Amino acid sequence: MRTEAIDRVTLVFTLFDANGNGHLDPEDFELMASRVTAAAEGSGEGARARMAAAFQRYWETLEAELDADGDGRITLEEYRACVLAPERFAGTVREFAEALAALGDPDGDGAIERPLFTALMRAIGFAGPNIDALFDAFGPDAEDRIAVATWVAGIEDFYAPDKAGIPGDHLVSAVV
Ligand SMILES: [Ca+2]
Ligand SMILES: [Ca+2]
Repeated sequence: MRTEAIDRVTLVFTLFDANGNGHLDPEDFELMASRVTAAAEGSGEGARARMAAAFQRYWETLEAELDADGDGRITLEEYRACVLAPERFAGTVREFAEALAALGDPDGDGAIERPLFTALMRAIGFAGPNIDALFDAFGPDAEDRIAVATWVAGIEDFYAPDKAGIPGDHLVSAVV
């Protein structure tokens, strides 16, 4: 496995542990859903509900695939096994990525402006300088916007164990 992917897995675990109790549990995903939907300026109820459902599905997928000892929570050690079978998470990650990117494009023109991108990424727990570096790596246009499809692909790459040298590495580098 790529070192970059291990760093990402550890970072994602830390971010996902939204209540900071050291393991992943349903409350983490409820917390993140409420934070992200609260940051989703301009989005309608449907888009927010889709995001909340995507977080719920994310937890259910993790619990079904990774809770090796069946105690209803996931330790970092259990979570690391996600890299062994990435295809089991692809559908869940795809829906999560599309629901999140949709919140970044409330007017549906296919473009995401930096301020809303930053607000959503902060709500998930990423740090400001890393978010800016990521947005820049996505190659914003003259109006400082990126394409929805670019962000969807970037989120999917971020969770892929075999990727390196991707824009998402900017989320890891300054944090660890
Ligand atoms: Ca937790
Ligand atoms: Ca467990």
